[in-house]
Amino acid sequence: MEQAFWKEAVVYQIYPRSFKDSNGDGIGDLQGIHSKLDYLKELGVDVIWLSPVYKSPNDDNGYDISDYYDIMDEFGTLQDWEELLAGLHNRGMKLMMDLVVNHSSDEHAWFMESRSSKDNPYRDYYIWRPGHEDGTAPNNWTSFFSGSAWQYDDTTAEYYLHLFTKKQPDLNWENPKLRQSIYDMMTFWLDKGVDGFRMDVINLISKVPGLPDDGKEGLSDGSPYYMNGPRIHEFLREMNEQVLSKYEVMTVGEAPGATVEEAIKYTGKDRHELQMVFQFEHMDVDSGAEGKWDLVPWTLPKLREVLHKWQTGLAEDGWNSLYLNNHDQPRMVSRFGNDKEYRGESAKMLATLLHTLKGTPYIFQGEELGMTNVKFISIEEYRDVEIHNMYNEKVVQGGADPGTIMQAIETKGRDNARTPMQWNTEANAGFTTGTPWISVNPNYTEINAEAAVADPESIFHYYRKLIALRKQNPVMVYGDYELIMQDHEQIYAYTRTLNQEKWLIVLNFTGEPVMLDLPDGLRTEGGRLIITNYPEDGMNAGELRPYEARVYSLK
Ligand code: ISL
Ligand code: CA
Repeated sequence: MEQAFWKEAVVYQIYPRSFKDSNGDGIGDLQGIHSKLDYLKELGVDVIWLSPVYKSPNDDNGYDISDYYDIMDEFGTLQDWEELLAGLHNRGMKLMMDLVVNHSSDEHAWFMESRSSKDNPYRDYYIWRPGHEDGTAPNNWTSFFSGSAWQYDDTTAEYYLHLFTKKQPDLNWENPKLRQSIYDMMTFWLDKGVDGFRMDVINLISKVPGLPDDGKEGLSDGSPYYMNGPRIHEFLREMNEQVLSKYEVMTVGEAPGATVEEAIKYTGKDRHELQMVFQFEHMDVDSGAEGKWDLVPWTLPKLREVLHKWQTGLAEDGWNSLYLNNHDQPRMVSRFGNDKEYRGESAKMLATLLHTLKGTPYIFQGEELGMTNVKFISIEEYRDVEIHNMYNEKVVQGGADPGTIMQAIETKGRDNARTPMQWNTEANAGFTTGTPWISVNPNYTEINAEAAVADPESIFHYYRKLIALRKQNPVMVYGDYELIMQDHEQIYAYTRTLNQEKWLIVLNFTGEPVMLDLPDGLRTEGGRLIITNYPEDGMNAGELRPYEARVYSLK
């Protein structure tokens, strides 16, 4: 297996709006991030991925960009950004920028030109179509954020496509001029010294020509016509050839709906596309047929089946990214662990999984503190456009039971991840001296960075140890993964092997003690315990305590 920095790295995602406010306006900003670089250095992460900081009217918190060459006013200036980059580089860390090029903001100059007339030179930077004669939209595709993916525009009496909100018109990648504009913009940032890109919904940029739909009456899922579309690999290779190949960069493509087969094409070593993708299959284990808001319980066998499929699927070629939460997902300890009596144990157990599977681990801000989901009492307290559009569609228009929908939001809503980072026990968790743009989770008095850093047994220090172990043990990065105890209902167990080194990882995914019956040929006796989330005394070789995690180096 070829060695590479990006395989050995641990990435930390910052959602700037919620990380640290430096000027009391209630919104996190670049100077705020800068003031916390030593904290990140202490944790030991190698790369920071910044969610978008470009100019934006913030319909979707920066994922709607109105100027790709400048910084959002609320976050600071280009100078602040340069200083942040230097601060990271001085500490030996790298910076990965978010690249949002499936769509822009409707307030981007390109779109304002594009909508102004049918013969404007920028018209074809976006996807315009006339409606049907009966006045309906060009096709029946739904937007990810409720309703139709088409918006009628009076000026030219045509519709434009928006897979996300109507303030996020899709860019037209069929147009070579648009592609060149994107490559120029990427080059601008790379020349400034950025170390890589996380590419937002990059596998949606190629749509099937003619924009067909499934022919059903009413709105319907159009994803078969734009997920991993016909020209996606061609576009990525072109981007690689024209831009990425000229720099030493790290790349990860967000790829909802990517299968293992597709992921090998995106990340295979001779493909010259991307280094890794964020796949979503394991994020669907608690969704029913109606999608993410249709809550069903997840089970360990289901979660393991997906993770195992990706581990083995990319074993020979391609590379996994490892994550259990990000700014779009609920908090992992609330979702896959226990955020009450076993918060510490289960957060550490899940961390053990993320850092001992094969792939590059991604930590989302606050995960290292075991931050939890939030429960807001009223819909007004939520800020996310996805939540509000859905609530409006289902409750206000559709008459659904508000209690049921509020429960779905508490469980799956994106704002769970977006409450302010909990720094200390001061007002607003030390995030801001003003009024935060979204309320702080009241549990900050207990869960906060200051307390975690001071406590050697904290989740924070467990992450620090895992990250440090990765630097010393190539087996964690390059070792082959092999599943054991395939059908166990409570325990996820596997080995990692590199040359003479063999590690055994055993993880109890439940709040109950469970017998540990290792298969023949695997013995922990004589081995070395590398890390565990419980004090070592009281450890029983034949039993795992609730959420117990152990990593052994076997003899
Ligand atoms: O969040 C999701 C599920 O609720 C996903 O469907 C999400 O919209 C999808 O993964 C794309 O996410 C990315 O692009 C969106 C943006 O809102 C997300 O924050 C971003 O991560 C549009 O840019
Ligand atoms: Ca601020």
